[in-house]
Amino acid sequence: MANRPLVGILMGSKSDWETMEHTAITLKKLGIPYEAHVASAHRTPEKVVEFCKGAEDRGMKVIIAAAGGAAHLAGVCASKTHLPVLGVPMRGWATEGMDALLSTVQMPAGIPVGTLAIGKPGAINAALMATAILALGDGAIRERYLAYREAQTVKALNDDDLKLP
Ligand code: RP5
Repeated sequence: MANRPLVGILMGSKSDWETMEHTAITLKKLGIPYEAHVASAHRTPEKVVEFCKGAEDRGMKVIIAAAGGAAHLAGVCASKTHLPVLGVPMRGWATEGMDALLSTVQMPAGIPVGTLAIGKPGAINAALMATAILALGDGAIRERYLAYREAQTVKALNDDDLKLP
């Protein structure tokens, strides 16, 4: 996006993009500039550290980190930045993503990671949580976030008009 990114999306593998695309789509809907990169806590740790150390100086406000399996990415990110870090566990190849959920959510006290749900719901909610954080200090983002929520409410109410059996 043209504007300076406010949100940085990191994912451990290109294979995570199928899920994390939903974070990007949601941020786009809300007009939040972001950038997304493949960077792994295991395969490219120096890239992760470099990105996180420089994120605040580059104007970012929130980092979203997605990984599967023994998912250390969000925790490593949180260790290298004071920005809020949101973790999204990927479903992965075993245990339906429970491995990644527990790896991401069970941070020892001191370095917080805000962990969302496994997979697509978590990817979407990470974008919404990032927007809610940004909305605290930006009236225009707040308006867009409230409008998104309102549209969702209206849709849910309209869905109740379905003629259910
Ligand atoms: C993790 O390993 C990635 O975040 C991904 O979810 C998982 C599998 O990666 P690939 O083998 O598909 O590259 O580090």
